[in-house]
Amino acid sequence: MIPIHYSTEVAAARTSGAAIVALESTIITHGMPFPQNVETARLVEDDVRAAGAVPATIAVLDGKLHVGLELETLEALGQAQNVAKLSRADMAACIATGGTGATTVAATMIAAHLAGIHVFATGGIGGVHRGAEHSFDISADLHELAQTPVTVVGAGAKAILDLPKTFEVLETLGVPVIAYGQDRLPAFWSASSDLPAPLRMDTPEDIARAQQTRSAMGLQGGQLVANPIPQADEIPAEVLHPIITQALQEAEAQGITAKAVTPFLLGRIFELTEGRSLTANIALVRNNARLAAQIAIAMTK
Ligand code: PSU
Repeated sequence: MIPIHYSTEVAAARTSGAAIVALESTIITHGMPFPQNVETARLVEDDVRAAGAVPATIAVLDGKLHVGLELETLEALGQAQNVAKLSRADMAACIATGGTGATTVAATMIAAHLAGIHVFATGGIGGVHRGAEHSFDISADLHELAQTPVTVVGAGAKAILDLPKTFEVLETLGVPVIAYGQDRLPAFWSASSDLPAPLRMDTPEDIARAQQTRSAMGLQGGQLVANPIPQADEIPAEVLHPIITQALQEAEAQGITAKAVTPFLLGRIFELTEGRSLTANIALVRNNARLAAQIAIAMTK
């Protein structure tokens, strides 16, 4: 096992057996602009605490895997330049070479599992990019869900993606996709899509039991909880549709590929919606953090 550096708060929670919720750091370094990124990270941590659990934001700093960040560290990371965006393929190399990197959904799941944390809240997972039939651009988040036993709470997958293909791949990989409290899958900034939810659950206790049953059956992997953004904060899909199309066209025209695609699209959609996409993104992450805390608490019982 590699050494893990725990924050004071997370170390205490591990001793007392308190519920812990993992949080990722790519959303801070690549998903939102400063200073809203740091403010959001703090609010999300406070949401987890207010719900009765302990937040563990995860990152690799100077070659060390951190589970739980002290406030000064979080603030510094939110302003740091040239931070790597780590996934399964490059996380170990970053640690081995003393690098600094933010963890995506895939890398955060790996770290959470190493630290014995079963629940993780994010905004939305990566997935199959539009045009993947040409680019083959499919996020490593999907395969991670298939092999690492962590329940990920997100507002579905980001709506910049090809959502039908993303959920198709999750089904092929045997990943349970559970819509929380509704029959249709959410679409990140929008509370609903026209895609039927493969599974629906209405309580954190059911979701906790489903993960525990999966593990008890010897089935590998986690599950995706697709938690709709609160209606009051959503941006209707018809408003977003032309904006996403424009951002995608610009990405293609500018030759943006690989890890740069998602940050570019999120940044352009922020500009094109005059900040509304960010307000919605913040609301949905906070909503996910609150549900993740309830699930983590249910798992300790
Ligand atoms: N959720 C958000 N904003 C983000 C992300 C999630 O609200 O920026 C990050 C996560 O770290 C996720 C990554 O793993 O986007 C997906 O990147 P890609 O499409 O390159 O796999």
